[in-house]
Amino acid sequence: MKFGMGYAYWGTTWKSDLEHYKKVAKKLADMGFQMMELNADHIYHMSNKELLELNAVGEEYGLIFSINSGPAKQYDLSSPDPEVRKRGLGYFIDIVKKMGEIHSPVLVGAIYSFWPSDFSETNKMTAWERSIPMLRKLGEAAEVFGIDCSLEVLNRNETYIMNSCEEAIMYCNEVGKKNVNILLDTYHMNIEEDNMCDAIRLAGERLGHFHVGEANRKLPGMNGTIDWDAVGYALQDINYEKGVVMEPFLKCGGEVGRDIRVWRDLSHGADEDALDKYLRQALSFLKDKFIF
Ligand SMILES: [Mn+2]
Repeated sequence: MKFGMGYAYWGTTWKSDLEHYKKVAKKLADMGFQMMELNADHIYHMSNKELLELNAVGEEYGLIFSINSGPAKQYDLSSPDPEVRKRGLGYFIDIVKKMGEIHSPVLVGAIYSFWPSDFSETNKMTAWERSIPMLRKLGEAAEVFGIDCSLEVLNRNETYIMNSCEEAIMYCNEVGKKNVNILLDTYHMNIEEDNMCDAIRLAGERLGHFHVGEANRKLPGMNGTIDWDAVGYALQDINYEKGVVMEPFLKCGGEVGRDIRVWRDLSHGADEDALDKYLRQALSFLKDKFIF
């Protein structure tokens, strides 16, 4: 498994630039992470020179980049407006081309729609009919670069399109591309799945990426709301070897607090050093639970 971490943990903004990514990459590599999750829209806006520099950062620190998208509504692949779907497909195809430049193996997130959903559309059947052909085309563009598109199964408050692993499997079967697979997240599964370990086993080789966090999105091990031993065994059962990326949200405020709906400080007033300490502890905890 490749243990990874998102870039937005220390602040309350989704914004980043190359300098911030460099700083986070060094920090994560020093802690023993092997993967770093970046924002797809940043990659989309990077120049070739910036992508080259970013690629060099990955090589210097031995970090693999996973690319996470919470698409804007203007790129919604499930939109009723064919022009929006077309624009969205062009956007994601540009992103996978740029991902090729930084040797990133996986595009993840709610790439079948937009995020956070405003629920102005809630007809699942038509959303599937509209987005599935788009995902098939995106999958074709991504496979040229050896890239997986891992569709994130989200809880009911964030999307209506797929809320369970079972639904995601049906969706992926309809897409019919091996590289269009599933991202499961313990936070979302804890809300939706009858049994998250059964969901992991059901996903099997279709599990392309894995997000980890406690039930309230604290770092793994911070409060033990998830049965991490059982999750580790389930991942072992399916011989899972891809990304295991922490996605903690402890700070309220800013666009991150708004989008994630964090309305109180879950960090116990942590400063950067304390946040680093929590992160080191969580990595050591997860390695203990997931590596046999
Ligand atoms: Mn997630």
